[in-house]
Amino acid sequence: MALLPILTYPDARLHKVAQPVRAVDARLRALIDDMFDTMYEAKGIGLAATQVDVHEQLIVIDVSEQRDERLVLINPELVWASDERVKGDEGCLSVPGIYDGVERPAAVRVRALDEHGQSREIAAEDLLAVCIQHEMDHLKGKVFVEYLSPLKQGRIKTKLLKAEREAARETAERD
Ligand code: GNR
Ligand code: NI
Repeated sequence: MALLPILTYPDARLHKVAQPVRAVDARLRALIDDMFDTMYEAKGIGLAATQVDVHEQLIVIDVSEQRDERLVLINPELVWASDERVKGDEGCLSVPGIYDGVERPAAVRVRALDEHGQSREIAAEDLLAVCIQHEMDHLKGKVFVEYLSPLKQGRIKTKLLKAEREAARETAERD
């Protein structure tokens, strides 16, 4: 088991565009395991490789209550999105403590490779649809706060930078 550090907003690396995965091999499966460990430890429902500073098109998800329904999406492509939109509160492991409403298509279909390199098509609605779209945004370098007003984005940046400075100061005082 290995936990990976999660990048926090505002960090320029969260805006890098992920490249396609070239081979679903042992290296990738080790990364997938570490990403699930990291996601479960952080109590998240999804994690994109971008958030752990790996800029490849890889997403891990588990929206189940029991935390036992792993979903791996490699090189995901959106094949369909509903015209119907829904607005729901979102949060992000890279934007700790911030929750706000984002409007997105209510349902999507996505084609992706699984951890065995098999191509699959996934139909999603409700929380899974939200999570898949939130994670695919990460791979494009987009964080959910970019859907909010510039005023809110500025406030979120200030708040998180202040929290980061205070955490660094506490570490310095302890050592
Ligand atoms: O854990 C998470 N919860 C969540 C809630 C509502 C909408 C999206 C999400 S994804 C988030 C984990 C995360 O940051 N993934 O990138
Ligand atoms: Ni996120």
